[in-house]
Amino acid sequence: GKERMKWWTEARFGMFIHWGVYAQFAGVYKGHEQARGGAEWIMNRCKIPVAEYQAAAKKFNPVHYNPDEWVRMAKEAGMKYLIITAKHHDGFALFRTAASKWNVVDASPYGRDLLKPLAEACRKYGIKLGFYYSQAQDWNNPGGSAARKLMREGWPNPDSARIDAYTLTHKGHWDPAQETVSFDEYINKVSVPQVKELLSNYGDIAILWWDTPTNMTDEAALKLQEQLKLQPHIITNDRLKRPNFPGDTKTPEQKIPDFSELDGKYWETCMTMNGTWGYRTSDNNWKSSETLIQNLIDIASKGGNYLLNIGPKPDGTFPKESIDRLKAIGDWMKVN
Ligand code: JFZ
Repeated sequence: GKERMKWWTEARFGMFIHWGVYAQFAGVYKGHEQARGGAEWIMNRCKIPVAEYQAAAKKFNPVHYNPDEWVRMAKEAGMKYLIITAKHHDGFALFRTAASKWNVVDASPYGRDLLKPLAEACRKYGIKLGFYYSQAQDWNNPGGSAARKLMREGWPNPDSARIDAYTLTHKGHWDPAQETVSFDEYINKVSVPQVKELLSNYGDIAILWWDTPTNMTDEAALKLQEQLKLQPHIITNDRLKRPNFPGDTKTPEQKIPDFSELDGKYWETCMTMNGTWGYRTSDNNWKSSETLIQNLIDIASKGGNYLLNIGPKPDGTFPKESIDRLKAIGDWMKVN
Protein backbone atom coordinates (compact mmCIF):
# COMPACT_ATOMS: atom_id res chain seq x y z
CA GLY A 1 0.00 0.00 0.00
CA LYS A 2 1.05 3.56 0.79
CA GLU A 3 4.15 2.58 2.78
CA ARG A 4 5.51 0.56 -0.15
CA MET A 5 5.04 3.53 -2.50
CA LYS A 6 6.66 6.07 -0.17
CA TRP A 7 10.16 6.15 -1.68
CA TRP A 8 8.68 6.20 -5.18
CA THR A 9 6.46 9.22 -4.55
CA GLU A 10 9.43 11.09 -3.13
CA ALA A 11 11.83 10.06 -5.88
CA ARG A 12 10.48 12.30 -8.67
CA PHE A 13 13.28 11.51 -11.08
CA GLY A 14 14.71 8.29 -12.53
CA MET A 15 16.88 7.03 -15.38
CA PHE A 16 15.50 4.70 -18.04
CA ILE A 17 18.05 2.71 -20.04
CA HIS A 18 17.29 1.01 -23.37
CA TRP A 19 20.22 -1.14 -24.37
CA GLY A 20 20.73 -4.29 -26.35
CA VAL A 21 21.90 -5.74 -29.65
CA TYR A 22 19.80 -3.15 -31.52
CA ALA A 23 22.29 -0.49 -30.38
CA GLN A 24 24.69 -1.95 -32.95
CA PHE A 25 22.31 -1.32 -35.82
CA ALA A 26 21.77 2.22 -34.48
CA GLY A 27 18.81 2.75 -36.84
CA VAL A 28 20.41 1.45 -40.04
CA TYR A 29 19.86 -1.93 -41.69
CA LYS A 30 21.84 -2.73 -44.84
CA GLY A 31 22.23 0.94 -45.58
CA HIS A 32 18.51 1.64 -45.11
CA GLU A 33 17.63 4.33 -42.54
CA GLN A 34 14.72 3.04 -40.49
CA ALA A 35 11.71 5.17 -41.44
CA ARG A 36 9.42 4.60 -38.47
CA GLY A 37 9.58 3.74 -34.79
CA GLY A 38 12.37 3.71 -32.23
CA ALA A 39 15.75 2.23 -33.16
CA GLU A 40 15.14 -0.58 -30.64
CA TRP A 41 12.39 -1.76 -33.03
CA ILE A 42 14.71 -2.24 -36.01
CA MET A 43 14.44 -6.02 -36.14
CA ASN A 44 10.64 -5.85 -36.38
CA ARG A 45 10.46 -2.74 -38.56
CA CYS A 46 12.93 -4.09 -41.11
CA LYS A 47 11.85 -7.72 -40.63
CA ILE A 48 15.41 -8.86 -40.05
CA PRO A 49 15.60 -12.68 -40.12
CA VAL A 50 16.26 -14.32 -36.76
CA ALA A 51 19.59 -15.91 -37.75
CA GLU A 52 20.84 -12.65 -39.18
CA TYR A 53 19.90 -10.62 -36.11
CA GLN A 54 21.46 -13.19 -33.82
CA ALA A 55 24.65 -13.07 -35.82
CA ALA A 56 24.91 -9.37 -34.91
CA ALA A 57 25.32 -10.37 -31.24
CA LYS A 58 28.63 -11.97 -32.16
CA LYS A 59 29.95 -8.44 -32.42
CA PHE A 60 28.24 -7.13 -29.29
CA ASN A 61 31.24 -6.36 -27.11
CA PRO A 62 30.71 -3.32 -24.87
CA VAL A 63 34.28 -3.13 -23.60
CA HIS A 64 33.78 0.43 -22.30
CA TYR A 65 30.78 -0.52 -20.18
CA ASN A 66 31.31 1.14 -16.80
CA PRO A 67 28.17 0.79 -14.68
CA ASP A 68 29.79 2.66 -11.79
CA GLU A 69 30.04 5.69 -14.07
CA TRP A 70 26.47 5.24 -15.33
CA VAL A 71 25.05 5.21 -11.82
CA ARG A 72 27.26 8.09 -10.69
CA MET A 73 25.96 10.17 -13.61
CA ALA A 74 22.37 9.34 -12.62
CA LYS A 75 23.09 10.23 -9.00
CA GLU A 76 24.73 13.53 -9.90
CA ALA A 77 21.76 14.46 -12.09
CA GLY A 78 19.52 14.07 -9.03
CA MET A 79 17.97 10.77 -10.07
CA LYS A 80 16.86 8.36 -7.37
CA TYR A 81 16.27 5.19 -9.36
CA LEU A 82 17.29 3.47 -12.56
CA ILE A 83 15.36 1.06 -14.77
CA ILE A 84 17.18 -0.94 -17.43
CA THR A 85 15.87 -3.15 -20.23
CA ALA A 86 16.86 -6.54 -18.82
CA LYS A 87 15.14 -7.88 -21.94
CA HIS A 88 13.51 -5.77 -24.63
CA HIS A 89 11.36 -7.02 -27.52
CA ASP A 90 14.40 -8.44 -29.33
CA GLY A 91 14.49 -10.98 -26.50
CA PHE A 92 18.20 -10.49 -25.82
CA ALA A 93 18.83 -11.00 -22.10
CA LEU A 94 21.44 -8.63 -20.68
CA PHE A 95 21.96 -11.18 -17.90
CA ARG A 96 23.02 -14.75 -17.24
CA THR A 97 20.01 -17.01 -17.79
CA ALA A 98 19.38 -20.72 -17.97
CA ALA A 99 16.09 -20.21 -19.83
CA SER A 100 17.51 -19.20 -23.21
CA LYS A 101 20.83 -19.17 -25.02
CA TRP A 102 19.92 -15.76 -26.44
CA ASN A 103 21.72 -13.77 -23.78
CA VAL A 104 24.87 -11.70 -23.32
CA VAL A 105 26.83 -14.48 -21.60
CA ASP A 106 26.22 -17.22 -24.18
CA ALA A 107 25.65 -15.28 -27.41
CA SER A 108 28.14 -12.39 -27.29
CA PRO A 109 31.92 -12.14 -27.09
CA TYR A 110 31.52 -9.97 -23.98
CA GLY A 111 30.41 -13.11 -22.19
CA ARG A 112 29.56 -11.55 -18.83
CA ASP A 113 26.35 -10.63 -17.01
CA LEU A 114 25.74 -6.89 -17.53
CA LEU A 115 23.25 -6.52 -14.69
CA LYS A 116 25.36 -7.88 -11.81
CA PRO A 117 27.87 -4.99 -11.75
CA LEU A 118 25.05 -2.52 -12.36
CA ALA A 119 23.21 -3.82 -9.30
CA GLU A 120 26.42 -3.42 -7.29
CA ALA A 121 26.90 0.15 -8.48
CA CYS A 122 23.30 0.99 -7.59
CA ARG A 123 23.83 -0.35 -4.07
CA LYS A 124 27.05 1.66 -3.74
CA TYR A 125 25.39 4.97 -4.69
CA GLY A 126 22.04 4.33 -3.00
CA ILE A 127 20.12 4.29 -6.28
CA LYS A 128 17.08 1.98 -6.48
CA LEU A 129 17.25 -0.58 -9.29
CA GLY A 130 14.37 -1.59 -11.53
CA PHE A 131 14.12 -4.02 -14.42
CA TYR A 132 12.18 -3.46 -17.63
CA TYR A 133 11.11 -6.86 -18.94
CA SER A 134 9.24 -7.45 -22.21
CA GLN A 135 7.14 -10.34 -20.96
CA ALA A 136 5.12 -11.17 -24.08
CA GLN A 137 6.71 -9.60 -27.10
CA ASP A 138 9.90 -11.42 -28.04
CA TRP A 139 11.13 -11.72 -31.62
CA ASN A 140 14.00 -14.15 -31.07
CA ASN A 141 12.80 -16.61 -28.46
CA PRO A 142 10.34 -18.86 -30.33
CA GLY A 143 6.71 -18.45 -29.29
CA GLY A 144 7.09 -14.83 -28.25
CA SER A 145 4.58 -12.38 -29.69
CA ALA A 146 5.24 -9.72 -32.34
CA ALA A 147 3.11 -6.59 -32.34
CA ARG A 148 1.99 -5.55 -35.80
CA LYS A 149 2.96 -1.99 -35.14
CA LEU A 150 1.69 0.48 -37.75
CA MET A 151 0.78 -2.36 -40.07
CA ARG A 152 -2.46 -2.54 -42.00
CA GLU A 153 -3.40 -3.99 -45.30
CA GLY A 154 -2.88 -1.44 -48.04
CA TRP A 155 -0.47 0.57 -45.90
CA PRO A 156 2.96 -0.73 -46.80
CA ASN A 157 5.66 -0.60 -44.18
CA PRO A 158 8.40 1.61 -45.63
CA ASP A 159 10.96 -0.46 -43.74
CA SER A 160 9.95 -3.88 -45.05
CA ALA A 161 7.23 -3.78 -47.70
CA ARG A 162 8.44 -7.04 -49.16
CA ILE A 163 7.45 -9.16 -46.22
CA ASP A 164 4.24 -7.51 -44.98
CA ALA A 165 2.00 -10.08 -46.62
CA TYR A 166 3.66 -12.80 -44.56
CA THR A 167 3.30 -10.96 -41.24
CA LEU A 168 -0.39 -10.36 -41.95
CA THR A 169 -1.07 -14.08 -41.99
CA HIS A 170 1.41 -14.99 -39.22
CA LYS A 171 0.32 -12.86 -36.25
CA GLY A 172 2.99 -10.28 -36.94
CA HIS A 173 5.83 -12.80 -37.24
CA TRP A 174 8.17 -12.70 -40.26
CA ASP A 175 10.40 -15.73 -39.80
CA PRO A 176 9.21 -19.35 -39.42
CA ALA A 177 11.77 -19.72 -36.60
CA GLN A 178 9.53 -17.48 -34.48
CA GLU A 179 6.64 -19.93 -34.61
CA THR A 180 8.22 -23.25 -33.72
CA VAL A 181 6.62 -23.31 -30.24
CA SER A 182 3.41 -21.90 -28.75
CA PHE A 183 3.04 -18.64 -26.84
CA ASP A 184 2.19 -20.59 -23.66
CA GLU A 185 5.38 -22.56 -23.98
CA TYR A 186 7.36 -19.35 -24.38
CA ILE A 187 5.72 -17.92 -21.25
CA ASN A 188 6.40 -21.08 -19.23
CA LYS A 189 9.93 -21.82 -20.44
CA VAL A 190 11.38 -18.35 -20.99
CA SER A 191 9.36 -15.50 -19.54
CA VAL A 192 8.44 -16.91 -16.13
CA PRO A 193 11.88 -18.47 -15.44
CA GLN A 194 13.69 -15.29 -16.49
CA VAL A 195 11.53 -13.11 -14.27
CA LYS A 196 12.29 -15.53 -11.44
CA GLU A 197 16.03 -15.18 -12.15
CA LEU A 198 15.81 -11.39 -12.26
CA LEU A 199 13.99 -11.27 -8.93
CA SER A 200 16.33 -13.78 -7.26
CA ASN A 201 19.88 -13.03 -8.38
CA TYR A 202 20.40 -9.26 -8.09
CA GLY A 203 19.50 -8.34 -4.52
CA ASP A 204 16.71 -5.83 -3.86
CA ILE A 205 14.75 -5.01 -6.99
CA ALA A 206 12.60 -1.91 -6.57
CA ILE A 207 10.56 -1.99 -9.79
CA LEU A 208 9.43 -4.41 -12.42
CA TRP A 209 8.47 -2.49 -15.56
CA TRP A 210 6.40 -4.70 -17.88
CA ASP A 211 5.85 -3.76 -21.50
CA THR A 212 3.57 -4.44 -24.50
CA PRO A 213 1.16 -7.20 -23.39
CA THR A 214 0.47 -8.45 -26.94
CA ASN A 215 -1.19 -11.93 -26.76
CA MET A 216 -1.12 -11.98 -22.94
CA THR A 217 -3.75 -14.12 -21.26
CA ASP A 218 -4.93 -13.80 -17.65
CA GLU A 219 -3.31 -17.16 -16.99
CA ALA A 220 0.09 -16.00 -18.22
CA ALA A 221 -0.22 -12.72 -16.34
CA LEU A 222 -1.04 -14.56 -13.10
CA LYS A 223 2.04 -16.77 -13.44
CA LEU A 224 4.27 -13.75 -13.94
CA GLN A 225 2.62 -11.81 -11.14
CA GLU A 226 3.17 -14.78 -8.82
CA GLN A 227 6.94 -14.30 -9.19
CA LEU A 228 6.69 -10.82 -7.67
CA LYS A 229 6.39 -12.44 -4.23
CA LEU A 230 10.16 -12.91 -4.43
CA GLN A 231 10.46 -9.15 -3.86
CA PRO A 232 7.74 -8.19 -1.37
CA HIS A 233 8.32 -4.42 -1.71
CA ILE A 234 8.45 -4.33 -5.48
CA ILE A 235 6.47 -1.75 -7.46
CA THR A 236 5.05 -2.55 -10.90
CA ASN A 237 3.61 -0.55 -13.76
CA ASP A 238 0.34 -1.08 -15.61
CA ARG A 239 1.61 -2.93 -18.67
CA LEU A 240 1.48 -6.59 -17.56
CA LYS A 241 -1.94 -7.14 -19.11
CA ARG A 242 -4.98 -4.98 -19.60
CA PRO A 243 -7.56 -5.15 -18.12
CA ASN A 244 -7.43 -6.81 -14.66
CA PHE A 245 -3.73 -6.17 -13.99
CA PRO A 246 -3.53 -2.45 -13.22
CA GLY A 247 -0.18 -2.59 -11.33
CA ASP A 248 0.84 0.30 -9.10
CA THR A 249 1.77 3.04 -11.53
CA LYS A 250 0.44 4.51 -14.75
CA THR A 251 2.89 5.13 -17.57
CA PRO A 252 2.06 8.09 -19.80
CA GLU A 253 4.57 7.91 -22.59
CA GLN A 254 6.38 10.92 -24.06
CA LYS A 255 3.79 13.25 -22.54
CA ILE A 256 2.98 15.06 -19.32
CA PRO A 257 -0.65 14.65 -18.31
CA ASP A 258 -2.95 17.56 -17.50
CA PHE A 259 -4.24 17.92 -13.95
CA SER A 260 -7.63 16.72 -15.16
CA GLU A 261 -6.23 13.33 -16.21
CA LEU A 262 -4.47 12.45 -12.99
CA ASP A 263 -7.35 11.02 -10.91
CA GLY A 264 -5.22 10.29 -7.84
CA LYS A 265 -3.14 7.51 -9.40
CA TYR A 266 0.61 7.10 -9.12
CA TRP A 267 2.08 8.01 -12.49
CA GLU A 268 5.42 8.25 -14.23
CA THR A 269 6.10 9.95 -17.54
CA CYS A 270 8.77 8.12 -19.50
CA MET A 271 10.51 10.22 -22.14
CA THR A 272 13.41 10.21 -24.54
CA MET A 273 15.98 13.03 -24.78
CA ASN A 274 15.82 12.80 -28.57
CA GLY A 275 13.31 10.76 -30.58
CA THR A 276 14.36 7.17 -29.93
CA TRP A 277 14.66 4.80 -26.95
CA GLY A 278 17.49 2.70 -28.38
CA TYR A 279 20.70 4.38 -29.61
CA ARG A 280 20.43 5.88 -33.07
CA THR A 281 23.35 7.61 -34.78
CA SER A 282 21.26 9.84 -37.03
CA ASP A 283 18.82 11.13 -34.40
CA ASN A 284 20.02 14.63 -33.56
CA ASN A 285 16.64 15.84 -32.45
CA TRP A 286 17.80 16.51 -28.90
CA LYS A 287 15.60 18.38 -26.44
CA SER A 288 17.40 21.25 -24.74
CA SER A 289 18.47 20.96 -21.10
CA GLU A 290 16.05 23.81 -20.35
CA THR A 291 13.15 21.80 -21.77
CA LEU A 292 14.14 18.72 -19.77
CA ILE A 293 14.38 20.76 -16.54
CA GLN A 294 11.02 22.39 -17.24
CA ASN A 295 9.51 18.94 -17.81
CA LEU A 296 10.88 17.76 -14.48
CA ILE A 297 9.41 20.79 -12.68
CA ASP A 298 6.07 20.37 -14.44
CA ILE A 299 5.89 16.67 -13.57
CA ALA A 300 7.07 17.11 -9.97
CA SER A 301 4.55 19.90 -9.40
CA LYS A 302 1.76 17.56 -10.49
CA GLY A 303 2.96 14.74 -8.23
CA GLY A 304 4.39 12.47 -10.90
CA ASN A 305 7.77 10.93 -11.62
CA TYR A 306 9.99 11.63 -14.61
CA LEU A 307 11.75 8.61 -16.13
CA LEU A 308 14.26 10.02 -18.56
CA ASN A 309 15.78 7.67 -21.12
CA ILE A 310 19.36 7.04 -22.21
CA GLY A 311 20.17 4.81 -25.18
CA PRO A 312 23.78 3.72 -24.60
CA LYS A 313 26.08 3.07 -27.55
CA PRO A 314 27.13 -0.48 -28.43
CA ASP A 315 30.51 0.08 -26.77
CA GLY A 316 28.79 0.69 -23.43
CA THR A 317 29.13 4.47 -23.23
CA PHE A 318 26.38 7.07 -23.09
CA PRO A 319 26.04 9.43 -26.09
CA LYS A 320 27.85 12.70 -25.40
CA GLU A 321 24.60 14.66 -25.87
CA SER A 322 22.98 12.64 -23.08
CA ILE A 323 25.94 13.15 -20.74
CA ASP A 324 25.85 16.92 -21.37
CA ARG A 325 22.16 17.05 -20.52
CA LEU A 326 22.55 14.98 -17.35
CA LYS A 327 25.29 17.38 -16.22
CA ALA A 328 23.17 20.45 -16.95
CA ILE A 329 20.27 19.00 -14.97
CA GLY A 330 22.65 18.17 -12.11
CA ASP A 331 24.01 21.72 -12.07
CA TRP A 332 20.48 23.09 -11.87
CA MET A 333 19.64 20.63 -9.06
CA LYS A 334 22.55 21.89 -6.97
CA VAL A 335 21.22 25.44 -6.84
CA ASN A 336 17.53 24.53 -6.53
C1 JFZ B 1 7.06 0.50 -25.70
C2 JFZ B 1 8.15 -0.17 -26.51
O1 JFZ B 1 7.60 -0.77 -27.66
C3 JFZ B 1 9.22 0.84 -26.88
O2 JFZ B 1 10.25 0.22 -27.62
C4 JFZ B 1 9.80 1.43 -25.61
O3 JFZ B 1 10.41 0.42 -24.83
C5 JFZ B 1 8.68 2.09 -24.83
C6 JFZ B 1 9.14 2.63 -23.49
O4 JFZ B 1 7.59 1.18 -24.59
O5 JFZ B 1 6.31 1.33 -26.58
C7 JFZ B 1 5.09 1.76 -26.20
C8 JFZ B 1 4.35 1.14 -25.24
C9 JFZ B 1 3.11 1.69 -24.85
C10 JFZ B 1 2.64 2.83 -25.46
C11 JFZ B 1 3.38 3.44 -26.44
C12 JFZ B 1 4.59 2.89 -26.82
N1 JFZ B 1 1.44 3.38 -25.04
O6 JFZ B 1 0.78 2.85 -24.10
O7 JFZ B 1 1.03 4.47 -25.55
